[in-house]
Amino acid sequence: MVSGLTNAALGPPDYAKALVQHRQYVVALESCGLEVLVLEPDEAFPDSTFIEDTALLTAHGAVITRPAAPSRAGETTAIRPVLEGFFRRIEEITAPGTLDGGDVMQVGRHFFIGLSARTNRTGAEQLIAILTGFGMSASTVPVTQTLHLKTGATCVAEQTLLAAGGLVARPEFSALTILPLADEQAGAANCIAINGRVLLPAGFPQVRQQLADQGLAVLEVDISEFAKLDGGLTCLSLRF
Ligand code: CIR
Repeated sequence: MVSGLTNAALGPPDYAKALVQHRQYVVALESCGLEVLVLEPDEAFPDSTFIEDTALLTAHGAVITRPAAPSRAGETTAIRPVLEGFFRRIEEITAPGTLDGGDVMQVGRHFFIGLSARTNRTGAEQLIAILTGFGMSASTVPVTQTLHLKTGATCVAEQTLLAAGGLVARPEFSALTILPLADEQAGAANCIAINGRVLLPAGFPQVRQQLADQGLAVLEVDISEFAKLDGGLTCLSLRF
C-alpha cells in the first residue's frame, strides 16, 4: 500500500503503523455490532485496501464498479468471488463507464452519485439504471474539490449529511439537513454511521463536539496512514 496513488503531500505511509490502524478499524467496526470479513492482501494492487471503490452493496443486490485509475482496473476481479458468497444478484459497470464506490453515497433509499475525476457520466447512468432496477433511486452530484463524493460529504444520521467545501450548499442536497464543516475541518467529512454510532477520523475534536451536539455517539478511529493516500474511513470496507 505504500505505493498507492496519492494527491496528498503528506509523505509515504508508515506500513507498520498502517497495519495497526487497520486492525483498530476492524475492531471499531466490530464494536458497532458488525461481523467483519478481512480479505487477504493483494500485493498486485497497492490501492486495494480501499476496497469500497470496487463495489456497491445494497439490500437488493451488488454492483461491481469499474475503477477509473489504470493501476486499479484489475482490483474488481478478486471481488466477484467474494460477493458471490453473499449476493445472488450481481450487476456490473461496463466500458466506457467508470465508477468508484467512493462516489456513491446512500441516504435512506436514495443514492447520490458523484461525477468526479473517477466517475464519468456513463458510469453514473449505468448505476442509476441498475439501482432503478433494484427498486431504488439515484441521481448525480458534481464533485470538483475532492477525489470522491464521500471525501467531502457523508451521511451521519437519517437524512443528515456532514459536508465540507462546495458540497455544503449543493442544490441536490436541499431536502437534507447539512452539518457544515469549517474548511480546516474538511478532513473529517468522511465518516461512517453504523447502528446508531458515527465513526469519525481521529484529530477533529470540534467535529466530535458538533456531532455530539446532534445527539450522535462518536467513535474516533485514527487512519492517518491511509489519509496519506487520500483514503478515508469509508474507503477501507464494504458494508451491508
Ligand atoms: C486512490 O487514489 O484511488 C486511492 N489512493 C484512494 C482511494 C480512496 N477511496 C475512497 O475515497 N473511496
